[in-house]
Parts: sequence; C-alpha cells; structure tokens
Amino acid sequence: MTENAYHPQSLEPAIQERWERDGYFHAPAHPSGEKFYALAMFPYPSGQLHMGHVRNYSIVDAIARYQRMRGKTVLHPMGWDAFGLPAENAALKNGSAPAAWTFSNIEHMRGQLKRLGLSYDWEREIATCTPDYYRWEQWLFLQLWEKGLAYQKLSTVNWDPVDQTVLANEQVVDGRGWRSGALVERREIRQWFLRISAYADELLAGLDTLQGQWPDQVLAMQRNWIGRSEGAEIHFPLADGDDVIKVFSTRPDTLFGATYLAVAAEHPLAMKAAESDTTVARFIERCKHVAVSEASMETQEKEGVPLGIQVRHPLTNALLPVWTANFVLMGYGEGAVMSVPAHDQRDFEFAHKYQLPIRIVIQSAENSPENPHELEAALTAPGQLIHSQSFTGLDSQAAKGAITEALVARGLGQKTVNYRLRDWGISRQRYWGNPIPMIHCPHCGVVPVPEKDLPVELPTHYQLHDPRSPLLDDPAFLQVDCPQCGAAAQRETDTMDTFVESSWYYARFACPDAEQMLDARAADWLPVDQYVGGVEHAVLHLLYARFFNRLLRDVGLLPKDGAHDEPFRRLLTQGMVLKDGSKMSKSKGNTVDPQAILDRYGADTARLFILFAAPPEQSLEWSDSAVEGAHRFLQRIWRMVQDYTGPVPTLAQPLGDAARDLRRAIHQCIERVTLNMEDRQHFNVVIAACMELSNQLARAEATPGSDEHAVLGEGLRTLLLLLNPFAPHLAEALWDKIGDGVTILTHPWPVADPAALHSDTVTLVIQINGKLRERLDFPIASQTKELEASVLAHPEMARHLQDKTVRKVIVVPGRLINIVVS
Ligand code: OW5
Ligand code: ZN
Repeated sequence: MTENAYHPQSLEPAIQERWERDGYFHAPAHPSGEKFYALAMFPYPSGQLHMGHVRNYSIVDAIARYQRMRGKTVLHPMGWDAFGLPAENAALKNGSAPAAWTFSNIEHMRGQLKRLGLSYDWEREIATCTPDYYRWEQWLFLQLWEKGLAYQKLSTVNWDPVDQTVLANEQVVDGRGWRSGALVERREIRQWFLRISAYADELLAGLDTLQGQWPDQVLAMQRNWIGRSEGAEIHFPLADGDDVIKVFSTRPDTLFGATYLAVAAEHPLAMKAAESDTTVARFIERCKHVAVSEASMETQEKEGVPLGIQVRHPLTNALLPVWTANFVLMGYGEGAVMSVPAHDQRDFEFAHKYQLPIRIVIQSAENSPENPHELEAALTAPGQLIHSQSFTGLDSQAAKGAITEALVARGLGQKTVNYRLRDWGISRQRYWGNPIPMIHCPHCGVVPVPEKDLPVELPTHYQLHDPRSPLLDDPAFLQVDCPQCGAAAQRETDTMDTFVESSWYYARFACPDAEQMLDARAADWLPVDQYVGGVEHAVLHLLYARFFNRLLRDVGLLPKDGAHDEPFRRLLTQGMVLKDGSKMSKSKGNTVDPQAILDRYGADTARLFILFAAPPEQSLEWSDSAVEGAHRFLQRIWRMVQDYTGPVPTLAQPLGDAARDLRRAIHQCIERVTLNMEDRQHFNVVIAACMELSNQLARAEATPGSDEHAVLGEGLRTLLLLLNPFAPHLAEALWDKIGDGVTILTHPWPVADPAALHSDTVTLVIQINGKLRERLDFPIASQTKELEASVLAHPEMARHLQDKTVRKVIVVPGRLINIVVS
C-alpha cells in the first residue's frame, strides 16, 4: 500500500478513533451561544441497518456537521426504539428471549452506525426498553391519570380464538390470525386511553406556526387527521318509549332528506334487536370477523339489516326505519348516523342496494333533478333547500344555522364541533412493552401504583412458547397487595403502545441521566431545530409527539412560554430507497445491504452516493454505477490534494485573468452550496456543485509559484470544507495535508468573498428574432450604444448575420440582446 493512496478501509476507522479520543461530538449540558439540535428518527433495533436508515442518518449527520462549522453548539444524539412486536416474533421463531435479542441487535447496529462515521454524542444513548427510560413514562401516566387525561373504557380488539390472544391490526391478514390462520373475532375489552381529543384544537392551531417549516403535505395530513368539522348533534326520538338516538351531522341543512338511521353492530339497540331477530344476530356475528382498522372498514362491501324499530324525524315527526350497518363504528360519535341518500354517496349506494327511500332536498345547479329517479349519484354540493318546510329557499349555509336553532328550540339538538381525531388507545395485550402502572383491587377498583414503587419492572427471564403474554401467567408479576386497602389484588398486564416511547425520547436526549423525567436542560435544548425521518410517520408519530410535548408542558416539565409548545421546529420527510423501481424488501429480493457497500467502498462513498442520488424528500433509485461514480470522485479529490505541492501560499494581488476566473468559480460555488445547505436542503445540488468545482480546479494550470497555483490551493481547501459534511473522513485526512492545522470539524464554514464574485465582464444572451443564438461576454460597464456596436461587430456574429438586414437591436441590460433581422 503506497502511502498516499486512498484506502478508506484503514483510513476511516483511524479517523473515527481520533474523533472518539478527542470527544468532539459531546454536547455540553447546557448550550453556550447559539444551539442547534439535529435529530433523526431513532431506529427499531431490527438487526441490521437498511438503506432507509443510511439515508436518514447521512442527511442528519451532514446537517449536524454543517451547523458545527457554522459555529453552533450542536446536539446530535442517537438511541433505540426498543420495545415492540418484532422482538416477540423473533423470540417465538428462534426461542431467544426478547431482551437478549434486542440488546444483541443494538450492539450490532451501534457498530454499523459507528462505522458510518456519524457524529453522535454516544454518551446520551437511550434504549427505551430499560427501566431508566420507561419508569418516567409510567410516572407521566400516573400524572395523566390524576388529571383525567388517562382513562379506561371498553373498546374493540381483534381476538384470535386459536392462539387465545389479542392481535394487532397488522397481525390480521384477510380476516385471519397471522399465525393460527383462524378467523379473527372482535371482542370488547377494557383498555387504556390518553385523552388527545382534549388537545385537538391546540394541535390544529399549532400547525399554523409550522407553516413553511414543515412540508405542506404533512401539515395537510395532520389537519385532515384531526378533522375538525362544525355541525349539529341531532336527536331522533324512538317511536316506542322515550329513548332518543343521537347522531352527529355536518349537514343539518339536509335534515329533511334523512330517510333512515344506521347504527353500529355493537350499538345497544342492535344488540337488543338481536335477542329476538336471528337475521340481526347473524349479521352482528359476521361483523365481528372484520378487523377493526379504519382501512378494513373503508374497503369492505357496505351491508346492513333493518332492526324492525323506528324513530321520529325531529322536525316532521315522520317515522324512519333504523338499520344496523357495517360501516358505522361504535367509536365514532354515538355509534349512529342519519342517512341522507340524495346527498351522501355512501348512503345513496346503500339506499339503492336495499330499496330505501330517497328524498332530494337541495338544488345545487341550474338543472338539479327534483325527482330521485333521475339521480345517478348523490348531490353532495351545497345549494338551495327544497321540500324543507319553512326552510325551503334558504341556501345551505343559512339553513345549517336555522335548522340547528329549530332543533335547539325543540330540545332535540344542538350545535357541536366534531373531530375525526379519537382518543389514543395505548393498551396492548402484549408482553414486550412498558407495563401500565395500575392495579386492580376487588374492593377499590383501579388503583395507581404509588410513585415510590416505580418502576413496575418488566420481567425479562421468560422463554416465549406462544403469543400469549407471559405476564398473564406469572404470579410473581401478577399478585400484589392493593396499595389502598392491602387486599390481594392484580397488576394490570397491558403494556403501552410503542408510540408512547417515541413520543418523548427527543426531550429525554437533552437530559438522559436526569433523576426525574426531564430537568432544566430540556428547556435549553428544545425544540429540535431539525427533525428528519420517513414520511410514514407524517401522522401518528408526529402527532403523538406534538401531543406529548404539550403534556410535558402541562405537568410542568417544559416552560409555558409559547416557544416550547412544538417539539420540532423544522421537519424534513425523506423519500423511499428503491431498487428496480420498487421498495427494497426481502420478499422481492431487491435489497442492497449497506454493510456490503461499507465493506467495499467505505462510509464516505456510501454517504456521498446516497445524498447525491436524489433530493432528500424524493424517492431514490439505487444505482451500482452511481456508487462507483461517487467513489471515483473521492479518489480524484484524494489524488488532486496529494498532487498539490504546497504549502498553500497566500494570494498575491492583483491576480491574472485565469486566476481571477478560477477564484470566481470557487466563490460562486460557496454561494450556491450554502444556499442549498440552508434553505432548500437539496444536498444533491451541493454535491453536484462540488463536482463541478473539482473539474474547474483540475483544469487549472498550476505551476508552483504562479498566482493560479495559489488560487488552486484556496480552491482545494474550500472543496474540502464544503465536502466535509458528506465525506468527513476524507476531508479530515486531506485537511491534515493542506489545512490550517486546526481541526476541520469546527473550522468556520467558508463565506463567499464579494470581491471574488465581482466580475469585469457580463455574459449576455444573444437572440436573433427572439431565438437564442450565442452567449457572449462584454465589459460590465458598457453603455447600450456600445453594446449595440460591439455585438454587431463581434466575430461570432458574422455567420448569423450574413445575408441579413439588421432592422433593430434591443438591449435588455445585464441579460440579453435581441437582433431583429429580415
Ligand atoms: C428509516 C426511515 C424511517 C425512520 C428511521 C428509522 C425509513 C424510510 C422509508 N422507530 C421508528 C422507526 O421508524 C421511528 C420513531 C420515531 C417512531 C426503506 C425504508 C427500506 C426498508 C427496508 C429495506 C431497505 C430500505 C431492506 C430490508 C431488508 C431487510 C433484511 N424507507 N426507505 N427505505 N424506526 O428503524 O423503521 O422512517 O426515519 O430511518 O426507521 S425505523
Ligand atoms: Zn383495595
């Protein structure tokens, strides 16, 4: 191995050792000066890094390194989202214990992250499955219970009758258990919820403050998920008895078009009807076998049966039939909807299928039909009311208010705001998760575990034999004395959704060893200045974290100063890594293992390729030849710097023409790169600009002692500084040779020199009859008259103008000259 050849395999680990020895990436407890908190979504410890991780972590590392060069105090932490189903699945498959599997994966993946040269403060590493982390989550749960923000209610789960266990939605495949193949049943059980609905308005309003900092698409998805709508609660009295069915509608203006009501299969009225009606009973039974996810509710064929009962229309007293239908969910509103087939497409299709009446009550266009037989689809647009008693003639907007008032006057309704957002069900009937710190006492009911008894530790010694949670069968975990009355009681065996851990890890990174959930360091480091992760987290994770940040504020752990409401100031959602046009996956056999790329080319090539191949928010198509290209580029830089006979001299003034042009190219590159590092975050453009600069530098006539040689030295140094966020090992090794003796890691980011950018000439576009013909340089201070004369006399123009008569010359200063000829 020759001394000055590029050998990333030996070079990179050596540089990494230096970083570790010198502790460059340790953030102080409290930031001094301007802080920058850079965060990537922390990984599930699945076993190995995949290309999605490499992309995510290369992006954030480039940003973190850039911000250090901008003089900021940077916090750049990493940890592990370590609870969850995969560990249990692996345990069942290989007979390994979930904890052991998790920690050995963490070991391996940590090694891979280090091999990538990511600039983490490893002293802040967190694994969410350790009691030191999850105990605080239990503590917070107790605070929320006190405040009524954590509560229990009945809710539906997927039950696998063969494995005798609750299944997560993703474990239900075509209505059957993933392991047993048994038909899944729906069951109602008591579960724990967090009252995110209490924050719906605040979460919605907060989105406005993120405008311009978060992708519009993510903001729109969150708005839609919260789904605020104004409307009315409408009461339909039962024809027999004094009960009412309450429904929510955003279209009270269509009330006179309601022709039936539909209730959920679990609605008490449906259950009651089932006692005497076998058709209803069979229908309810069938509904139980559909997974409870919203997606499966949306896609299934809409079906229903009549319950044989009727309600009275609140304004006309007309009798309407009540049906039960599979598209109504108990959790939504009151588990009942009013159906207006003429003005709602789903109701329209349902009415056609079962020959239910259709009444048109809105005229939306000139030739709106009034006869239901002429309808081919529901008329969903607002318009003018017809067949609506005294409200006929009003437009939809006015009618909404007037009809709601009429309902209020009769005591049969009120104006309400409805949200699509439901409270967050955090109970999982699973083993590998954070135990919910509650106790069930036969005398006292649910009793919280006293704070002094936290954490409720998750036992880790089990061997798993079936998917049933071993907590259910372990007396040592289960049996406990009631903290209130001392009687024999039972621990809660549900664990928390793993999204709970990922809802506050970003805050814990600021104070990972705090003897409380968060201490004062959190307020100093938060909010995260730049968060980066997959767009698959656009709704749930990012909404839950925004919710938790407000909970942390409201239990007094973050300041109520308005500056700490939102956890993530700026968000970048990265695109997928594809191969042959589709998502990499084991089953399709189109994966590329990052380890193989690291082994063959080194970390700098892997990082450079993945940031060069596409803008970060777009999908990225894997290309072996582009990896080769990135590697060759680095080899070329290596050689150019090795070949530079230095030391780099200081610039003598004035410079000759060639030296001045080269210097201008260097400083234009700085400008372009900086803009793309900051505002646009198109790192592919940054790298392309560096490649272009390297070509310009390679062409320079660099006889030692010449002013061009000195400018080349400046150019090579600049190139290393600009590349440092992407290829930090190479940049640092070469900086040893031509740098200033001070580490490149915190070297100030270059600033474009206005004097260098200044040019004596300006390039103008030359058109003939409006068509582009040439680009020519002219002295910058030329007057219009001079330009006219010199363009016509320019040697390049002779062939364009021969046999033509010049009619007119139009000069647009600084931009173009158009020559009108005939
Ligand atoms: C990768 C991102 C992901 C996230 C981060 C961590 C993937 C982008 C899409 N712990 C949670 C988590 O998502 C985060 C919490 C904050 C909630 C791929 C995926 C991809 C996938 C598989 C393969 C190749 C590429 C090959 C598989 C072969 C197996 C042998 N994406 N692009 N490419 N954790 O660990 O999943 O959104 O930001 O990094 O991801 S995570
Ligand atoms: Zn008790």
